[in-house]
Amino acid sequence: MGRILVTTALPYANGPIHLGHLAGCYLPADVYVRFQRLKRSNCIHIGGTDENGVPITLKAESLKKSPIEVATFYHNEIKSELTSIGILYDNFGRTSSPLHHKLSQDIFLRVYEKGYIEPKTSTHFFCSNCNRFLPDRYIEGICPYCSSPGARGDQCDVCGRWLEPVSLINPTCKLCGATPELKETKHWFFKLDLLQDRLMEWLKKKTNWKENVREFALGWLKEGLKPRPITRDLSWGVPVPLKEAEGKVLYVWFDAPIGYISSTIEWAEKKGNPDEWKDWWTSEETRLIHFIGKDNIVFHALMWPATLMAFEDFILPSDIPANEFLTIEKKQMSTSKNYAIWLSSWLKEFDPDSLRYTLLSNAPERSDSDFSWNDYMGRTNNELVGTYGNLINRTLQFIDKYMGSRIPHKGNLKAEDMELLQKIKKLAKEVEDAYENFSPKRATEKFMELAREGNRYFDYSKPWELNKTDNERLSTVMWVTTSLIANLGLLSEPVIPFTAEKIRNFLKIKEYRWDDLGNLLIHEGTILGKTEILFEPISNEKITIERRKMMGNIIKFSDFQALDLKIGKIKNAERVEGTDKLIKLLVDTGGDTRQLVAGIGDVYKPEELIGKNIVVLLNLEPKEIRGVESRGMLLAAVHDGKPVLITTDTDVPPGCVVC
Ligand code: B3M
Ligand code: ZN
Repeated sequence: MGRILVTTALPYANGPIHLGHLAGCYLPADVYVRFQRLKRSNCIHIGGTDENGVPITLKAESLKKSPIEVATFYHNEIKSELTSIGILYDNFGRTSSPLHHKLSQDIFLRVYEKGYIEPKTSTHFFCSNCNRFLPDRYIEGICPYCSSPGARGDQCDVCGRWLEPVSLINPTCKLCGATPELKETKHWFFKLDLLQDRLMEWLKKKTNWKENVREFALGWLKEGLKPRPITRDLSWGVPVPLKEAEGKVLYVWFDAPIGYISSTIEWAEKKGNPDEWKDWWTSEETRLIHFIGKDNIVFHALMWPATLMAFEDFILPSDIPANEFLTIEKKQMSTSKNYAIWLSSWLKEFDPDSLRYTLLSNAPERSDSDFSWNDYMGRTNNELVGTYGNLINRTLQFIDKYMGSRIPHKGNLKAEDMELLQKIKKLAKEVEDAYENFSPKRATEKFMELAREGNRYFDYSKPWELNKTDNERLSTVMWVTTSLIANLGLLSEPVIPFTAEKIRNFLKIKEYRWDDLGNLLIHEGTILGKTEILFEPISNEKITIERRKMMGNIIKFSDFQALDLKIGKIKNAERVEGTDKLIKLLVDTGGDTRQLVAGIGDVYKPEELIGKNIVVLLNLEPKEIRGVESRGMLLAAVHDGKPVLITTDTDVPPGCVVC
C-alpha cells in the first residue's frame, strides 16, 4: 500500500500560534490528513518545533532566559494549542533533541564528504559594540531586491527573498542599533550551483504544483544558484561536526527540515518499530507532502531538495502546497507590534470549529486573504448557525418530538428523493476532488451547498404538515433528510471535526469511512443520541469587544492629541465626607479653578497636597462621585496598587500644556 507522509512547517519555538500560522499551513494540512484517514489511506502527519537558530536566541535574550528554557516553554505551548484546535499529529518532535542533532550532523558530513560543502573565508557583519558576529535576524536593513525596510539578515518578509547575509543595505545591529562592520570569518558553503541542473529538471516536471510555489522556485533557478553558507557563528544550535569548525553551528534552515526525518524516526521508535521510518523516507511508494506558508517556499523547494539530492538515499518532496498570507482586517499581521489574533485567546471566547470553518472557507490558497471580524460573524451566523446547524437541529428535533427519537424507515422513494440522493453523490465527488487537490476552500463551499439543498428539501416537503396527513411519506422524507445529514457530517469532518463527531454520536454511526458516502450510513429504528445545539450565534457586541482588544494598544496620533492635558496647581484639598479614599481638590488649571475628586486619600493627606503641581486631563466628561462633582482627572502612576502623583520636575505655571 502506498504511503502518504505529510509534514507541516516546524514553527519556531519562540512564540505562540496565531491565525496566520493556522490559515497558512496547519489547518490545510490537518484537513488533508483527516481526509486521507477517512479514506483509510496509509498516511501520517509529522511535525514538531524548530528550536535552533537566531529566532530562539533572540527571544531568550529578550526574556533573559536560556534558549532551552524558551524552546521548552513554547514547544509545550504550541503543541497544546495545535491540539486544542484539532490538529492531529502522529509525532510532534523537537529539533533540540539529541536524535535530531546527531542526524543533522550525519547528513551534513555525508553531503560534505560527497563534495557539496566547502569552507570559505568571507566577510560577515560584526558588531564591535556587542563584540559578536550578527547572523540572520541579529541584523536588519533595507532589502536589496524590493527596497523594503526591516528585512532580516537571511530573508525579506515582504518579497520573500532569501538574502545573502551581507547584501542588506544600511544594516543595523538588532541588539544595540549600531552600524556593524565587515569582518572575516570562515564558513562552510553548500555548493547549490552543483545541483542547479538536477533541481531544474526535477522542478520542471512538477506541472501539477501550485503555480505560486513552482514559479517562485523556478525564478530562483533561472537566476542561477550560488553557494550559500550553511554554518553560523552562534553558540546555540547543532554544532558543526568538524574539528576546524569549533564554536560554529549549522544554519537553522539547514537542520530544520531534517527535523521532518528525525521526528519520523521518533515516531517509529515510539511505535516499537524503529526501522519503519526508512520505508517512509526511502521508498518511491511514499508521497512526501510538505505543507508550509509562502515565506518558506525557497527553503522547501530548493535548499531542502538539494540536501536530499546530495545525500542520495532519500526521496524528494512530491508536493509543496504552500499557502499565501492571511491579513487581519486588511493589515499585515505583526507579532512584534502585537497585531495578531492569538489562538489561545481565541479559544477562550469562541469554539474551534467556527474558526476552522472561517479560516478554511476563506483560505489564502492562491492569493492573500483577509480575516475580518464581520466576515467571521457573517459566516458563523449565516452559514454555520443558519444553514448547517439549522438543518441538523430541525431534523433531529423533529424526529425527537414526533417520531419517538428513532431513525424512521425508508419506505418508497419518489423521484424528488432520488434526485436529492443523487445530488449527495455528485457533491460528495466534488468535495473529494477538492480535498485531494488541496482546496479545503472549495470543499467547504460544496458541503455548504449540500446543507442548503437539505434545507430546501425540508421546506418543500413540509414534514410538519405530513405529520398530520401522511405518516408513510413523512417517514421517507425524514429518512432522506437524516441520510443527508449523515453524509454532511462525514463530508465536513476534515474541516469541522468537533461538529462532525457530535453528528456521528447523534446518529449512532459507528465510524466514518469515506467509502460509505452516499450509502447506508444510518439504520432504521436506531434511537438517536442526545442532541444539542451545534453552533452559537455571535453578537455584534462580542465582535466589537474583540476588535477593540486587538486594536487595544494602538491609537492614532490624532486620538492622543484630542486629550486636553495641562498642569494644575492644587489650591485646596479636603476629604469627601464619609470616605477614606476620596479627596476633593480645587485646582488652578490656568484658565479656571476646577473641582476634582480623586481616590488618593489612603496615600496622601489633604494638607500635604496643597501647592503641588499635578497633571490633569481637562476634557473628560464630568462625573458625580459620592454626590460631589468632578470635572477632570488627575494622573498618577500606580505602584503596588497605590497611586503616586505625577508632578513637574521644576515649578511651572498652571495651565502649561502637557504633550
Ligand atoms: N521555523 C520558519 C517559520 O516558523 C521555520 C520553518 C521551518 S520548517 C522546516 O516560519
Ligand atoms: Zn550591536
